[in-house]
Amino acid sequence: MAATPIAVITGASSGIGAATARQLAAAGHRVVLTARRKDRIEALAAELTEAGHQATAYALDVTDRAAVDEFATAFRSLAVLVNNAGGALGADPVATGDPDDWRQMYETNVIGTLNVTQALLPALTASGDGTVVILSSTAGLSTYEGGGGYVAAKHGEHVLAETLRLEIVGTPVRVIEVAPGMVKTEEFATTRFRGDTEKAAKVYAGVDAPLTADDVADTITWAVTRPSHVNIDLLVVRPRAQASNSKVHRTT
Ligand code: 8X3
Repeated sequence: MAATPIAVITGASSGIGAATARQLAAAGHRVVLTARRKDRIEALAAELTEAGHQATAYALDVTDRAAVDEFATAFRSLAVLVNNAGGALGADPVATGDPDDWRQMYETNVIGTLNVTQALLPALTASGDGTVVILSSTAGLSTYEGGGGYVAAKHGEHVLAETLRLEIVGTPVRVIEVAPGMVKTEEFATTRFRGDTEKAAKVYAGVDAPLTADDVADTITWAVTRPSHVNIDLLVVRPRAQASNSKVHRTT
């Protein structure tokens, strides 16, 4: 009997990461949930285990390289890595944006993805059939006013994905980039606006059906479960009501 493929998901404590963990578990993976918030990933792992899936939790800050390296020693062989941890801080114009926000976004989105991918690449390669997923964003493909620091970081992640794909071609590892547009999750916009729920709600105001975390998890799971020789390089997924980063149809 073939061994159950293992999938590591970063930022699995909520939103797209948690939804992806659920869907990859349902698709037959043993999921390893990582995030800083241990209580949340432990609760999700327990819920998945209760439902008959294989799931474990490991508290991890992807920006802490020593901790990431320590985590990676547990894997001799790995089927899937989903780099989902990241996020936005602030929506200020370039003229007034806080350099610390820019730094932090680069650190979590780009260096975090770099750390985990570098540390787990040997195990992904050793599996003979590895998949790296990079959750970038439509912000990684074009800019918008007030997006500055986040857009810069997501462009960095997009470049990381494209460069890695070039560099490891010929090895048994594929690199899939999923770039969602407007996704309404419980935390993304609230974190961006530092807990200001009114500002966060305005992001989605009047938008008929923004994407959900499950929509994106479904996209990731579809891409990951294609036959090994099929590499979905880049998938842009937006709600129907969003035609571009700055062209959103609102009913109010
Ligand atoms: C999230 C999409 O439009 O908020 O990655 O930058 S956006």
